[in-house]
Amino acid sequence: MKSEIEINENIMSKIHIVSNRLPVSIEKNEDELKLTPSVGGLATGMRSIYKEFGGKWIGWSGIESDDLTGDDIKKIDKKLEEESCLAVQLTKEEINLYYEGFSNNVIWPLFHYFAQFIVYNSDYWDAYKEVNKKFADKTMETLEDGDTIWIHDYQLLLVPALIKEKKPGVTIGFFLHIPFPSFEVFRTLPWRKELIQGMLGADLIGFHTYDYERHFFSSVRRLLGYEISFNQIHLEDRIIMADAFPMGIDYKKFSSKASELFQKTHQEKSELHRELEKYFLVSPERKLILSIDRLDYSKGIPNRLRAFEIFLDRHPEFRNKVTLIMLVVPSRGEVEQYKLLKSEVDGLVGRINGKFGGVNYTPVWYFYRSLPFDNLIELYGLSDVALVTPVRDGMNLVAKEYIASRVNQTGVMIISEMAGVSKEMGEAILINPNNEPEIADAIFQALTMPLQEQRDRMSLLQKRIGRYDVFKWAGEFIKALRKVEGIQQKFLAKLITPSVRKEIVSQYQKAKKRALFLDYDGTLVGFKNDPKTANPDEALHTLLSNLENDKRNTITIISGRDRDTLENWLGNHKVNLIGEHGVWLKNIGEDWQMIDSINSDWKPLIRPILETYVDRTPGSFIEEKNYSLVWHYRKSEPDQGDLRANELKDELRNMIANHNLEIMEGNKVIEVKTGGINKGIAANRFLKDQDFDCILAMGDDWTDEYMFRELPESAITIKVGLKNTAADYKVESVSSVRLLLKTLAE
Ligand code: GDG
Repeated sequence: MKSEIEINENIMSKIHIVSNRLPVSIEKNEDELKLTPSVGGLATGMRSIYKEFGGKWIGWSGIESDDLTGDDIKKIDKKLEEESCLAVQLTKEEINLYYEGFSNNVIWPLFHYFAQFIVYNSDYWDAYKEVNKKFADKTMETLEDGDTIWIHDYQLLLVPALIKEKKPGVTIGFFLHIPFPSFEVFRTLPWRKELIQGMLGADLIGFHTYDYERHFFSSVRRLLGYEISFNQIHLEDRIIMADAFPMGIDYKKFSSKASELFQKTHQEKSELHRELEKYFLVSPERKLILSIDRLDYSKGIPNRLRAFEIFLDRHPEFRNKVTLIMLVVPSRGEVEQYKLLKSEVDGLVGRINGKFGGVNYTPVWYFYRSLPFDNLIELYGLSDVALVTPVRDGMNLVAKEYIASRVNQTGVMIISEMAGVSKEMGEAILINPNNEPEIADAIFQALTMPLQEQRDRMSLLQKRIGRYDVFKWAGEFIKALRKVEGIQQKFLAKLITPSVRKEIVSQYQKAKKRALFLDYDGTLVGFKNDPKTANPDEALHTLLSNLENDKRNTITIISGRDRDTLENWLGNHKVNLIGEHGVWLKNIGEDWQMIDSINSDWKPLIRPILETYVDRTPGSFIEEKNYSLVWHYRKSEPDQGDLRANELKDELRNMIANHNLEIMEGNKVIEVKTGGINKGIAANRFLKDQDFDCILAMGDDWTDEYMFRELPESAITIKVGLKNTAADYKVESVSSVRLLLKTLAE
């Protein structure tokens, strides 16, 4: 249904889906294989995407491969072709370790803030890696360059990077359906870096809410140190994006089914429907409260029951009139935690029914099973209140389904603020699931809410949930993927391609007199936590020597470093040195000289300010150069460092107004220096009265932009890193700089 997806596609590139389970289940009856499509939200939303865009769905069929012969597998594969599905074969043991083990006993509890339930087992982790590789390999069997894939959920966190590494030409989207926890929780996992790195293989990472996104960013920044601006993450060689896309439901399916079921005659109605109607016949004051969830500790089922008990305790007038229908779908029954939860829930239901029940009244109707879709809609349609109380929930589609099924626009939604869906439900009654008296109050408020107020709230909810349905959600995600491709292309546009490289080499070779301006930190050597340890390595010495030995070359190292460091590290080379961003200059074989007469009288004024920032920002320190003061914060906690850097800039800006000073922002440094001096001015001074026929300049940070801007137009200027630049070209990293220089030297 492309019209519903609203994607403006010009080029028909294929879109494939990868998820733990395929959107169909297979039944093996004697010799017959039967495919039944899943009815879940994900299957519905994605089906409209992958089929429309000629792709495949890659996933596990639900049958363990130990039970299958080679012949069976062939037959299943053939049958699955009808639905454009590719099956990943998994053994019982793999399912046990990768799915039940790592996915459900490690990631699930951790990401839902139940760290105490985690089972640390390295066999789980090994299996998780192995099986993620199986998914990646299966996907790559069908992938072609230019294709798009959309990978789903916590079982497959490593798949994006596994595919990106082998197929960089493929666009990858990843969506996490469960919460992403705060860094303090996430960091406890032994395999935290590997998981994040796996996810970063994607070009776009989607979450249900902005909170999950922001937690993810914080882990990326703290664990891997990547810079993040707005919602873009700057990796070494790529820019990727993360964003919030709250998943929707197939709204029309629910609303039209509800209309259909409630128009049926008494005879046509299901048994459940008739039973429920009978319940209301006893008294017009009778009310139903509904909850539906899988049996899981994240769902807050005991809290809900205890709150209902408090409610009945506090409001005897509602006894005999209000029933809580609790549909609990069995799950993970063999796991100890779930067995305990089951007996806790059973006990609570028994207690409440014993305490308040009577011959004609059961306070809690407890169904421990799943029901057919039509019955589900009947429950939604007949319940006055939906009580959704998870202690953590990525989104919670049940809440949206209740809204969609309320065709007469009455009904009240009580929703936990810990469910992602609460962000879209300002008109619902929001509760903290751990505050049981508050839930009891919410139940009272819901049951006594005037009809007009119910309608006012419900109609707003319906408009919002109806508009952003699962098709819109899927379409928005794909649109955002296209947008990332655009951003990436823009950033890559200046990257040196093989033909540009050839052109540069040829210009270099033809030249008789060349000037090479090379920045040091971040260009010739990588960054170190302690800048004093970033001295040149053997390979760099050799590289410089090779370049120097060509008589046609004049090499100038143009750096922000102080004179002594430059002299100590590079004094033996036949290179000119420019220090402190252009304050000092040392021609080969000569002494240091100051380019302009400048003073440093301002230092006593600025130093105390920097010192207060050192005190307030652990890990930061001051470097003093002759004509500048530098505040370094690379070793500080990244968020705090960035925050303080902004504060400091602000404070300094006010201070320097009447002095000839400049604030320069480098890579994790803020430098205050005398104005009117920069790398551009310094480099141009060198060029004066000399006729170079090839000028090449390379640098990585903001201070090098002066050089890129002010050098003659004929100069070849190259930025290291992917940020916006005035340079002609970009290279990804220090190693690409060295490779290019090596090519030139040879
Ligand atoms: C993950 C995240 C996120 C339930 N009982 C019956 C039944 N259901 C259907 C409901 C609903 C679905 O199951 C449960 O909704 P969830 O939102 O909990 O979805 P999950 O896939 O379990 O969970 C969650 C979601 O992904 C989507 O991103 O919202 O936070 O944990 O659709 O209707 N359906 C039928 N009979 C039942 O008895 N037919």
